Amino acid sequence: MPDSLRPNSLESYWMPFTPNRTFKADPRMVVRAEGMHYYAPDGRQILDGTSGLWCCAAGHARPRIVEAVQRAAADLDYATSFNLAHPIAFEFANRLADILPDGLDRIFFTNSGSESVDTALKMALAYHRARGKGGKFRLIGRERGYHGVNFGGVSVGGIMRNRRQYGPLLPGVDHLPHTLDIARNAFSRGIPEHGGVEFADALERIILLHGADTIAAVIVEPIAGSAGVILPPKGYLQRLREICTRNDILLIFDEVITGFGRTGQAFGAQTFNVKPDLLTMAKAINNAAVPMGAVAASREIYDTMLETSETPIELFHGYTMSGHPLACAAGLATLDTFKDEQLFERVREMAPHWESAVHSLKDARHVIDIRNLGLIGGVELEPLPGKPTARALEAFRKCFDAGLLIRCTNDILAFSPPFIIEKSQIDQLVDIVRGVLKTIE
Ligand code: PXG
Repeated sequence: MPDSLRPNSLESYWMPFTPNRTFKADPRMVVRAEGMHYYAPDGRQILDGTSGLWCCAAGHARPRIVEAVQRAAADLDYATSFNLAHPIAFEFANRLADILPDGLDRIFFTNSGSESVDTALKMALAYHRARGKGGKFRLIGRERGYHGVNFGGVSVGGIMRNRRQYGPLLPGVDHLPHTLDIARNAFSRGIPEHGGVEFADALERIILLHGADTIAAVIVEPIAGSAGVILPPKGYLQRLREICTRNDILLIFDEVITGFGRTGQAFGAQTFNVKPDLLTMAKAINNAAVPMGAVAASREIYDTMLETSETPIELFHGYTMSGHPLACAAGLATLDTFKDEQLFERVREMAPHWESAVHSLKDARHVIDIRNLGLIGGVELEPLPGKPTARALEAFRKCFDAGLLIRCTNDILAFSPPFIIEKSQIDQLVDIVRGVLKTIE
């Protein structure tokens, strides 16, 4: 590594979601990114099979986005959004409203997916209270759900390791079963056939247990990403919607990874044709050029809050950086890029090639399931007996050494490349993974 790029010490930085000791003993670094690639300090090119982490959907360091951020920094570095405003935040909210499902178009800005989730949960509680239904306080998540790392999101989340260091978490939370059913649905192409209605009907049982008059909201990812690409079986999301509507329970879609074209439409809500009451976003909202998240609320929620408020401020919530001018500028340039380059259409065009390429790994060593939709792929490995996660972690490390960045979680390899990926690069990704799997015990 050239001295100019070498950190003087790795000690002070407490890295997130990383085994710090192991990493610092054998660090992996990147110093530059462009288009489909990262570059290591020695100049080595690494194909980005994860869009950063479901983030840089338009590819890296796109000049239009870079220039928009540079210009914004020079024009208006920062202004608060509390009782003051800047035009670009309104413009960006309007542009988001244009691509969101009809009527789901009141936009609250945050700085991350985690903040978006906690914002949406608080909105759900405040909305019911505003309608005189403050007894609806329960929040229902799902096993294996990932909704970020703040207290609300961890409470409704369903990943044990993310929860158990933190005590009792929020009270009044329950969880639906997850929808992964490898026994019946292994190697499904796209939406799995089996289990949709029965998995969703578990909500009826939760309602019978607690009473609908105590339940505020159900939150799910249309496709669970972090837990390893778990798709909604046929009819599942429709059924959840039906049960929620019938019981006056709000439905929240956490679209932090499914938002912005990943499934071939702007949002999973459109791909699956199910409209939630609240929808969370982050990551690709501005190609991750500047930290940002958002919540889209239905007009019904927004109007109710405004009409019934007993205080001048309707929602006592917000972040110092909500609607940051640089983040909004990056967002506008990102939406322009998606539109002008027809990148959501490109996801739909590439999806068949992607599907057959990813499913060609069916015969690779250790593979027990493959899941895909849009430009998302998940390959589940048989765990090494007594050492779960070891195989996927080894695959991740070996792929990186072979010039490919993927993501691993449990014993699942997850792929989510930028939408500008070429067919030859899809083939390269799959070839590297196949080669690496051959070398893993
Ligand atoms: N909701 C969902 C559905 C997410 O995927 C968050 C909330 C939290 O976003 P922030 O911006 O606060 O990190 C996420 C984050 C993975 C992986 O391996 C995915 C995420 C985070 C870490 C790993 O797929 N998504």
